[in-house]
Amino acid sequence: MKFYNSIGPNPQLVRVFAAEKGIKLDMVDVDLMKGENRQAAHLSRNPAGQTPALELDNGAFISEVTVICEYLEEKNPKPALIGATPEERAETRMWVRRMDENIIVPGLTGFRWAEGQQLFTGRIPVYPEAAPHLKNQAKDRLAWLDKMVEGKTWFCGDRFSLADIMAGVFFGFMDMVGQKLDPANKNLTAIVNRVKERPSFTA
Ligand SMILES: N[C@@H](CCC(=O)N[C@@H](CS)C(=O)NCC(=O)O)C(=O)O
Repeated sequence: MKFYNSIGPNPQLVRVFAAEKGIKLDMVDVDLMKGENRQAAHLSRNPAGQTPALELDNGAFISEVTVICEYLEEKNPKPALIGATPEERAETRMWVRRMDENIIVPGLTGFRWAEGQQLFTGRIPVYPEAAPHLKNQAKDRLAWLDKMVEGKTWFCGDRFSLADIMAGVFFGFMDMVGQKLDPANKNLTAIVNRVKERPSFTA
């Protein structure tokens, strides 16, 4: 198994997830800044031209971070970070989907079309005029999400999961690139800080 890695929150999510499970990833670095990810060799691993990608022992390539995490969980069920039962898995996936659709996709697209405009122009369609609206959507949904985790240690109560890692990695990244996590979102801020304190976070 080989992990095609780079800077950025998407590969980080998988690295943290794997570290939490004690899985050692055999890393191959792809230079995002130089656009190596958009060249033929990497396009053959992931036609979207993005990182990360996971090469399996049978030679197949898997991309899309939540799918890679699902694969790693199936191969290494313990500790369960998605869930040990259908009910636990459904709960984790519900939070993951809510975050992905409502916050991570608009927030990161807003970044790519604004602060990241120079890097992403020529790689993907870029619509700078839409960036503020996408960022507003992410901001609005962060406040919505915050209320739902009031009084909880983790998204799934006492159970640490992929949902928490997603929040720590992606909301942490957005916070660094111009979409500050409003301290009024005190429940989310607490979860993000707890994730950042875990030894896995620097993986
Ligand atoms: N939907 C993809 C998103 C992957 C992604 O956006 N990766 C970023 C790195 S964090 C990337 O490759 N950016 C460089 C580019 O798009 O050229 C996933 O789930 O893996």
